[in-house]
Amino acid sequence: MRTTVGIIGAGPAGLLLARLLHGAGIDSVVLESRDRAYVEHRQRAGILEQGTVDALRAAGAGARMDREGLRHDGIELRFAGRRHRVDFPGLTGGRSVTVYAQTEVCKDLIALQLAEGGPLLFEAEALAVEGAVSGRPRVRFRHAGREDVLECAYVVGCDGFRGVTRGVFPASSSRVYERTYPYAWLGILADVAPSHDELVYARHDRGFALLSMRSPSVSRLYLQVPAGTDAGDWSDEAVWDELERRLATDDDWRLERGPVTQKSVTPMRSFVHEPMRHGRVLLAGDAAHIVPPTGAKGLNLAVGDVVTLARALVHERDTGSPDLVETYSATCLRRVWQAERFSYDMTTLLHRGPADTPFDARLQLARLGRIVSHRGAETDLAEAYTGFPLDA
Ligand code: RFL
Ligand code: PHB
Repeated sequence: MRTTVGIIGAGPAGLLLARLLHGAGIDSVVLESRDRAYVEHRQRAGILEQGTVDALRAAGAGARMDREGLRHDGIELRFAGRRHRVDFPGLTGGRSVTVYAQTEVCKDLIALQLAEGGPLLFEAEALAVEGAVSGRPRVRFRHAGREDVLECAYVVGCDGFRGVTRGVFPASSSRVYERTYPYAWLGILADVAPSHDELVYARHDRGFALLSMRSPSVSRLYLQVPAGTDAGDWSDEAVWDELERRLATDDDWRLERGPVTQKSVTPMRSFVHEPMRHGRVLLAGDAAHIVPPTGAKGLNLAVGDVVTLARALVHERDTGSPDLVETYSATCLRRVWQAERFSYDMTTLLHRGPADTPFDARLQLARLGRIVSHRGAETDLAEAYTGFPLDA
């Protein structure tokens, strides 16, 4: 098989890249190791920055998002029994975020790709990427029980944190920056109306809790748990009891309970692989960088990468100049590191580490106190949460 851009992975990064290239008249083939149902139902992100919403709309993938997505103009910070609303438009000159699940973004992009885009092969596992510094890189893959080769002008690894593409980057010219956290998130999906109309990020002496949602009738909630926790160790009742403790307020707010339909544990890590390009092989999304979910940045970074990359590939096709492809890594990494910083700040602001002392707890409260009482500090949070511009 031959194509211009070989894309490994049909998560949001790979799917949106294929869509953007198709719109620009550049052909691609997407290889995805899992089946369609798996990709469409994997529970993950829920928050889209304004720039992500704009990019999906511009790609012609915004119709259902515009109908079903929920615009959110703020979040609530909850600590010491008190509630503080961060007003995004008021602090950022009009920016907001949209609640629309990653599962739905993927469903929309898959439907479009299958209807009008280039080949999207499910259960097609990339085994190896070769020839990164040759003129024509290749992907060896297995599909329908047989091995095949995809020859490309460029290969883009959108294959997530556990993908194979990073493996072609030589150790001598690559560097990994990494941090793991001694805690994880236990997430549940529940058939109950969200108990608050905006997301609630709660700092509590027992640990972090987050109230989020998927729709007006489906809640998504998370609890900080120790790293290595097994979701099976938590009964539904124990999860609700703990959420209730950590989200408790001094006023009459109440957490509504409902049937839990899904429960899973997500480890927390920060990870950046530099650079994001080696010859004609590029990385995008989680394949290149991971953020802890507290800042809601992972999916948005993936979108930023592929928008930048699609522009670069179109620019090369139109002008013959590989300039933007060559600066792709540096351009993306500036934004990536701002998201790493913000995600780290939000994580350490709100979680309780096993080695934390009373001093650390007081510091967290002081940091939160500063955010809620100083417009500059609050604006900094609101700007980062609603998203950094693509070319900054
Ligand atoms: P993905 O979604 O992991 O997709 C990679 C795809 O590559 C496939 N693959 C292969 N295919 C072929 N051959 C191979 N050898 C392959 N190896 C892997 C995989 O099957 C998969 O389909 O990466 P992508 O596209 O870069 O997208 C990144 C996002 O998924 C991720 O950053 C977000 O989900 C992170 N995240 C959040 N991001 C946000 O922006 N806002 C949020 O609110 C948010 N919340 C979250 C999150 C992630 C979470 N988890 C579970 C990690 C909440 C959670 C709980
Ligand atoms: C989610 O709804 O899944 C979600 C929302 C905000 C986050 C992380 C996850 O920071």
